[in-house]
Amino acid sequence: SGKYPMVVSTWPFKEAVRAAWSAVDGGLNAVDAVVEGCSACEELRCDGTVGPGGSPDENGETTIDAMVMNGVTMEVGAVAAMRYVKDGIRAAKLVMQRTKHTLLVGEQASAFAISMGLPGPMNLSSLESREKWTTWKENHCQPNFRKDVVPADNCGPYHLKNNMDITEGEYSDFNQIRIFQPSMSHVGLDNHDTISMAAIDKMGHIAVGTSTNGATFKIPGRVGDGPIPGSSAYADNEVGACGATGDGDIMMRFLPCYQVVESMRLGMEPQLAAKDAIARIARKFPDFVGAIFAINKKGVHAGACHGWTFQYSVRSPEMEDVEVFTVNP
Ligand code: SD4
Repeated sequence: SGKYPMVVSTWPFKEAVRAAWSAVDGGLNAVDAVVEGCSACEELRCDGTVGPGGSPDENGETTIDAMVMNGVTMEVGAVAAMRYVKDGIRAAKLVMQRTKHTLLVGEQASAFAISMGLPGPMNLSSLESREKWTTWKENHCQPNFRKDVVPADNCGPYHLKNNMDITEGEYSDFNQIRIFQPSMSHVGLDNHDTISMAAIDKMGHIAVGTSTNGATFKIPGRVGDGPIPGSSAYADNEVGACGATGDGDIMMRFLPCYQVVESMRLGMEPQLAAKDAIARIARKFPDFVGAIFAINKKGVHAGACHGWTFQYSVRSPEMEDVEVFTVNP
């Protein structure tokens, strides 16, 4: 149908959508288009929460979660909590196209990415991420625990010594132990921005990609919804695709994008499917903040959100340029 090719993305990440659009309009396939689009966001450091130099964890380190999914073959590649390598979506694509695996994590994901030729190891901190972290340390420094349990006064850094030198069964050193005390003070996660993107190429093939630094000031080792298929994004060429953004710690429990695609498979319109998936989360977690977009094979798109106003971007053949759609809770 004259709707192809097409690109949809979370947030007004117009440059990223333009990059994906020019890829797909120039005849590249949907997987390469989402890789180009998400990669552009990483390079531009969209909102300071994607790519190098973005949101740091409790230790002040910036890490990367990314995923790519081919909706024709249902192949997925992803990296989680990847360190020292800036190219999240390209690393995810290498996992998808060169290995039998789906998800690599942490420093081993970095080692894999570098072994496949991506640049690194490099420091992913920027002036901005360091300043953000310093301000946080000085001000509250306790956002990742449940309301009634926060550490006394000892946010990171936490490091395990390298275990390779230790005899089996012996304990390693841990440089800091958290002292917990009951408290009612709780600082919510205030910064959730992920690029999650879907592209349909000229063949009508669909793919999705995501890239994010994850939750700001997360506990090191935390993995959110970004690299989880069905959570931050999902694509099935027979049906359509979905992308998500928001509080991944909550959203990943529901696999909302899987649900959206399955609802559309059963005949639901994108708008209803998106609303339904968000409502299902909100029934259990009325305070959660999140949003999704849905797109079906006909190119019909919609968004739904909870706890914030959401914007998503679309580029299709009948548009002059990227258009941004606003969705209210
Ligand atoms: C996460 N979902 O890691 C990501 C953050 C995000 O919009 O989406 N922000 O929880």
